[in-house]
Amino acid sequence: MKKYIELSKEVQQAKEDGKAIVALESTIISHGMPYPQNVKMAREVEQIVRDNGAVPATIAIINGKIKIGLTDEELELFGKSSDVAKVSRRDLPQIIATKKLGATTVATTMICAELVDIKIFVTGGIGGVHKGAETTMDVSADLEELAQTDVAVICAGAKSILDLALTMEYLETKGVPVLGYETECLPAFYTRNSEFKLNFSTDSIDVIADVLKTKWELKLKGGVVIANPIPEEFAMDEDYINGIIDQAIKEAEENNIIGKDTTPFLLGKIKELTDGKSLDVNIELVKHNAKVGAQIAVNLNSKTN
Ligand code: PSU
Ligand code: MN
Repeated sequence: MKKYIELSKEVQQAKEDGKAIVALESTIISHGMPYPQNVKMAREVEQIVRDNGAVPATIAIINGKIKIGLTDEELELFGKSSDVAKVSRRDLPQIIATKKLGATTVATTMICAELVDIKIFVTGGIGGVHKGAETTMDVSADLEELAQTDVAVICAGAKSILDLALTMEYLETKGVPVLGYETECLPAFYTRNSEFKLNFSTDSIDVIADVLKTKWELKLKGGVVIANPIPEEFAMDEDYINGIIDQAIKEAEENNIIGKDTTPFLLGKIKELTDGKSLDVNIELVKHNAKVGAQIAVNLNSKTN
């Protein structure tokens, strides 16, 4: 197993010092945002994690290895190159064996984080059950991963490019807790609210860390979603963004976009239709998640060390 994994110096040192580590994904860089904003976002998010007392570990596949922690040059490469595969659980062995460049999705980042015992992972939004999934069967592998891999994901909920009702049903069936941090309902990424009331909410980082510790000490397999709404000042108008999302979905259908291309297509289209505003908002919510995620990681680390 070890031959497939390489820790950056910073992450290696953090491990030796028993410091809190926060995993970060690379699909958001390579397939979720355009260059150069993606690289700037990645660097800023890493710095926010450090400023809040934890060590960032951006994860990606390079030259047959799972890299835990990227250098500045590697971040730049993943932001710039058009030759990076989007790697979900399905793709991982092929991309490693053939030594290709691979950006890890939420699912794969969870797999890699668990391999090196990183419990906390910060991203923007998780994948979920797509609208129309009753005929397309397009359900993100992120949900299956949350069902089986012991990593907590801090996100701003799920985008309404997804069917939020079915996504919540799926998570319930799979036994995945969805914890609202400073929210009573599932946030919808660009907006703070949705009609889906959560069954657990707290304003306390300490309580969230306690829930995580309890779940895993009880040997309840699987992840946890920590839903952290976008800060008020950056939230978008609900009717406006939902209109844009409907338009983007329509264009995806017209262009026969399917499978793993769907989410990147929709993100790009939404950015285009909002004149870039959705990208600014996306970046702000990831930064906020980084702050909260690092605080949770530090708290959890102090309970388990
Ligand atoms: N949602 C976002 N930005 C992203 C993604 C989701 O707002 O970049 C990425 C994540 O890497 C997530 C993946 O794991 O898309 C889900 O893709 P799919 O729907 O193909 O499972
Ligand atoms: Mn899919």
